[in-house]
Amino acid sequence: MCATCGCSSDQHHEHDDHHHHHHDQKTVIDVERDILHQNNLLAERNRGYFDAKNILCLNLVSSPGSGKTSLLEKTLTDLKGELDFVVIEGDQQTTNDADRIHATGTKVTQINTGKGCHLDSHMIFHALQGLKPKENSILFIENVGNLVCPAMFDLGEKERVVIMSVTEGDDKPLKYPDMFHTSTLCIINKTDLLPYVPFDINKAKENAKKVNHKLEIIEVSCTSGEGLSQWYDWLKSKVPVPEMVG
Ligand SMILES: Nc1nc2c(ncn2[C@@H]2O[C@H](COP(=O)(O)OP(=O)(O)OP(=O)(O)O)[C@@H](O)[C@H]2O)c(=O)[nH]1
Ligand SMILES: [Mg+2]
Repeated sequence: MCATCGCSSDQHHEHDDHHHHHHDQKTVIDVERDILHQNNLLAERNRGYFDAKNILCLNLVSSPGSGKTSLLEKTLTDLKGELDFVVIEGDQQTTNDADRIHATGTKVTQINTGKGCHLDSHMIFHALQGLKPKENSILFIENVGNLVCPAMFDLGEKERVVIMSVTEGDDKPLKYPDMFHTSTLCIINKTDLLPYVPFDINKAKENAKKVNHKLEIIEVSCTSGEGLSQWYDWLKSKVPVPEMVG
């Protein structure tokens, strides 16, 4: 949990020894509850903002390198002109991913979390003030690559999309159940590499369904383009229809 390593706190902690905590158990639990409570309050405010502007907000989560930015690059390029997009990029350091998104011609803001291992609803709240997404647009939030902490932090998104790649092992849903439990769609990426890795795709799907039987699963390769049309269909089916007046 984040409060255990101190990454949710505004204060900077020394991380040199994770086995020595100067808090008793109760203090740690209280701090965690308080942080998550504050986060949830502002997440609801973000959600209200998205609802009012008819914005579809999707939170993309995965371990580092599964292909979140690659999927966005493809999507933003292939659906340009059809749908309106804005992107918030989350990473500990660098503007690498924001630069890649910017190159597709999409409006993007980078959030650097420093030592933090997840985005929180305050960061999104502030990023929105600069981004000012248009009504009826789609906002993608690319979370920090990490299958653990981002699961606990509601950002106000409509749905969470978890991306796993075939190089990570088919047991990931069982080892990191919270992330798969709180997501509605799982994208299995890098299927072009299936001939070269010992990844049992049926086992992976079975494991994902064990954790969350409602989870939808789409197999893609961002490199070959295989399966992307299914993801685009899913995306288009989620776009809210603007309410007609009169
Ligand atoms: N073979 C193959 N490689 C891919 C595919 N999708 C992405 N990659 C490669 O995987 C690497 C990581 O991709 P990214 O899109 O940067 O992954 P990410 O999830 O955004 O990474 P972080 O933001 O660091 O967590 C890059 O070298 C991509 O070119 C794919 O479908 N097949
Ligand atoms: Mg990325």
